[in-house]
Amino acid sequence: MELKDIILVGAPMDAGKRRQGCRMGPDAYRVAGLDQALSDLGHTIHDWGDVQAEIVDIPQHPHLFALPECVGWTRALSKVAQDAAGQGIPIFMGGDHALSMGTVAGMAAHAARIDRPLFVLWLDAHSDFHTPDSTGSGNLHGTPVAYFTGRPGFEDFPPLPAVIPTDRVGMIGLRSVDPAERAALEHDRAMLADMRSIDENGIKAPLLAFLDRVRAENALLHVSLDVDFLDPAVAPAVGTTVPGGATEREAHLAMELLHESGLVCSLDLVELNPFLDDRGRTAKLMVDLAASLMGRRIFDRPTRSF
Ligand code: 5AB
Ligand code: MN
Ligand code: MN
Ligand code: MN
Repeated sequence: MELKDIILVGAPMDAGKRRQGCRMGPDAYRVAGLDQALSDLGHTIHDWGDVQAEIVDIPQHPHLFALPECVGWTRALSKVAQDAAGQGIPIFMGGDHALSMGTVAGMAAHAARIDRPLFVLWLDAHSDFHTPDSTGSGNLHGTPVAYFTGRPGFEDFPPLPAVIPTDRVGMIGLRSVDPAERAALEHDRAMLADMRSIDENGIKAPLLAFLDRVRAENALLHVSLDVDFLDPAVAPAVGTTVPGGATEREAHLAMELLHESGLVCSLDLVELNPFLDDRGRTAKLMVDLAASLMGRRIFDRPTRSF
């Protein structure tokens, strides 16, 4: 197995929605042993500590929750992502999913610099395709895909160094898509695999089809893993639980296939709310999934105790 430099970046962002707790995510991953799980595989781990949001002098918005804070996080994370991408494989330990506005913007800038396209795999119950105008909740963690695919309404955010065309986005795990998101997705050509199609065809077929496209275009692949991709029975520590999610094995298979592809350049671990966890089991499962993505095989997995 090819050994990597892995850069852990804490992004204790809690501004993407009203319910608080995701800011404890980075430390929960550290306590759950992410560093050890990855170094046991032979990789070299660099923990860069936690990023802080930039201070941004714009007013609060009447409808959007914590807009200036989200803009400040996007700026800070885009910079750190660009730095980290030049030195290894960054794993962004969230923090809520609004952090992906910054991490994907930064990875897109990195990909453009080395003249490669960037694809994004969105593992999530939700499509996160709202614009600031269409969001009903005003929570910006429901908007990152719209931002980095260049949909309108993000004028307060930093201009994207490189827009990701929607046909370079794959979404797997969908089971809660709002009408406005659905209408917008129907006009676009994202690869969508909802839970119904996973029930019927499994997770392997859509994932391998997507990976073939990434490979054919000699592209880099950023993976964004939302805790609510998983079924809440195995991953309760998330504010936006939606029943009927991926099983533990489906999620591991996805990670194992991603590892074997050799295409992944960066990973977000988002939406973990340790305040809602059950004796750390969600944090530990997310650590195990990250280890699978970085090359741990099923028979290497240590017995868990918690
Ligand atoms: B998450 C909802 N569509 O806009 C909204 O957890 C949920 O990052 C967004 O996927 C969920 O508030 C955002 C109802
Ligand atoms: Mn999400
Ligand atoms: Mn979600
Ligand atoms: Mn959520």
